Amino acid sequence: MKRHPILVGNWKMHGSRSSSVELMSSIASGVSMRPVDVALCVPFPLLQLAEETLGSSTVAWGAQTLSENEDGAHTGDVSARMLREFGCSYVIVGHSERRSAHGESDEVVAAKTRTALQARLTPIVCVGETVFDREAGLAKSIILRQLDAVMSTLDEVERERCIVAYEPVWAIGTGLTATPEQAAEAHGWIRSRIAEGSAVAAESIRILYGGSVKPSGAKDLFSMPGIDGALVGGASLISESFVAIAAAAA
Ligand code: G2H
Repeated sequence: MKRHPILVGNWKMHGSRSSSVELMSSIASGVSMRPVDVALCVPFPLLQLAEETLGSSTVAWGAQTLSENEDGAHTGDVSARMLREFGCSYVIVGHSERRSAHGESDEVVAAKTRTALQARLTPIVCVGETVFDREAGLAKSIILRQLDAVMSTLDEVERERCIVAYEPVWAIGTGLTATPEQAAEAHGWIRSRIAEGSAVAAESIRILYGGSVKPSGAKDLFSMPGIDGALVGGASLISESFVAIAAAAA
């Protein structure tokens, strides 16, 4: 089965009300003819703008995290139901910035993934090693530990509904990118591990690369086997760059 490529922008904590409408519109018109799924994961306050601006386009939208709880006394949190109400299709879970700055454990990431799936959102589950892990030869075991923590709590159908993003922490926002070979190797570890539970899930699940993806080098990255698209931070804030990456993914 051929997997359809997907490009996801992660705007992190960037953007203003006025600049965002322009950026969303420009990206939507730039990618409209591309045979690639495109989504923008924007800050919570911009979700309504995303719904208004992207609603009639081919670009989907989503959030960058969610609460693992359904509702209740969780000050500052946002529920899966709320995200659905604003038309979200996707939600990023377990981004390394959430793991490190907000102490999100593997268990919390797994719980958030399940909550997202129950609300019919597509979770984009991030995994990735630090530079210390890689230098110590622990990259594979760290990535698979993070993956197993989530996948072991899901049934086969739920696994197929996830997207996994391999994001080496040392490449995030640093300008350093994993080589296409390094990325493909990690994607291979991830897909093989999923195949141990279900060959069907391994064949259908989309695995993205994330970490300083830019237009230069995008073609080489997407030409590697098993790389089904990218989770793009900085370059998703510049319409021309994001559209060029979409063209490379198509
Ligand atoms: C990794 C990525 C998007 P950037 O965090 O998730 O960001 O492309 O800026 O490294």
